[in-house]
Amino acid sequence: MRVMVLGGDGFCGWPTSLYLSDRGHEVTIIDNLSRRKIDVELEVESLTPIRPVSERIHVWEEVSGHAIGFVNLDLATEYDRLVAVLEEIRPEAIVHFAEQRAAPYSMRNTHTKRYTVDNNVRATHNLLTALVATGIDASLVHLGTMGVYGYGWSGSAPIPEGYLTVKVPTPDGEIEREILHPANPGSVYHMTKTLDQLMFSFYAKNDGLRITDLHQGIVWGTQTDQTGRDERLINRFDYDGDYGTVLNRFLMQAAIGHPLTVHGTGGQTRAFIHIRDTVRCIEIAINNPPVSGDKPRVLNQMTEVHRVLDLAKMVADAMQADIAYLPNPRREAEENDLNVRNDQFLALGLKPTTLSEGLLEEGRQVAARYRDRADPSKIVCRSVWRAGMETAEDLVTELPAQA
Ligand code: NAD
Ligand code: USQ
Repeated sequence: MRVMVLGGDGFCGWPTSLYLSDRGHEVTIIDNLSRRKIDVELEVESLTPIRPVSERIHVWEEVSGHAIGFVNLDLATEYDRLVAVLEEIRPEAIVHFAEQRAAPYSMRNTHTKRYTVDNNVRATHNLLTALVATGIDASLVHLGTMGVYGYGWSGSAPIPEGYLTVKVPTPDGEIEREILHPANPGSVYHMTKTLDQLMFSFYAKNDGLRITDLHQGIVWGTQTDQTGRDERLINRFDYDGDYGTVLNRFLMQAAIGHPLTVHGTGGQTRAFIHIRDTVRCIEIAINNPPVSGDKPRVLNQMTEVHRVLDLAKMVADAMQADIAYLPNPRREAEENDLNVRNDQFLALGLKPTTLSEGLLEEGRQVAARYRDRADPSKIVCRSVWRAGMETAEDLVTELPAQA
């Protein structure tokens, strides 16, 4: 298939591009490299030394024999170029990763709130209108988030895959309707994904666009079979307080001798998926598109659920680390249960890679190898959900000597 991977230079997009290319798909990456520029703005770098995108693509061709195209294009602001690129490539499938994806960054200040909404909503809407305008019948696979459902709203009821059947009281009695699960975002970033869902519903209904929205959990891990083939293909590893996600942060913190940064009691329960399963799920999704006229297909892209404190204890035990309980910079429930349905991916053949010592070891090795690139002053989360909320001081000021 001709596949356009929007956001293909990012943490999920790069390994997905290589995986799809390895599987024989003809891949073109569209990316404006904004994520690399945000690293410059935040004065932090991926723990792993990622290479410039042209070098990455060149090395991939060298080791695999497969070419990947690249277009540096801002989906949110360069609509006419987007139309021209779509017309030139005429993709059969489009995978859309290209949004500002960090909740803490989206809550950092007024500028980052506005940037996140402007970037994410405009990028998605430009893409949808460009598909309508060009008449290109590509199936669109979008990366949404489990966070659109929020946490704790439906008590112990399992979170369905996108839609909820409800009874609506009318003067003539109750009628049954299927609705999008109520949106309950916990950050400006998560809110943009709930807005994306509405746009998808409209364009599927009005224009017959074929859309799959993947409500993905927190991705952990670093390498896939493809990114591991040459050090110059290495995937990015975010560890800083804005972009680092919880399990990869714990692995990295343990590897450099930093206490594990649990927010509050650590009673937050979240859904997780390994990067190796992310790339498989994307191929399953592009191979199983909805037909024109269907409502957007929603799949929960997650394989397991864990409490933050349980993860911290597991990593602390495996890697002899201390746990620090820090004031929570976010406004979120201290404790929540989470029960998520993921029947569709399982039925479509996904064999989940679950958290195991072996994979934790991979994370430990990556973090240990590049520990000298870590800046301890970037580890504590400082973006607060409301002005005046307390944050912790740095726990470590200098990189501890290697054990
Ligand atoms: P990332 O920031 O590493 O990658 C996103 C890529 O999109 C970057 O390379 C960035 O430069 C590009 N981009 C952003 N805005 C763009 C624009 N306007 N035009 C062109 N390119 C643009 O993020 P990621 O971790 O790879 O996440 C990818 C997607 O998956 C996001 O939409 C995110 O919301 C979703 N997701 C990620 C996770 C996770 O744990 N990482 C979990 C669930 C969902
Ligand atoms: N947390 C800690 N300590 C840390 C970092 C985080 O206790 O050092 C806690 C947070 O307070 C939160 C939980 O861990 O309760 C998850 O935080 P996270 O930063 O790992 O994940 P989140 O902000 O939810 O965002 C990430 C991705 C986002 C994606 C989302 C999937 O950055 O793109 O949409 O995971 S989900 O959470 O399922 O919605």
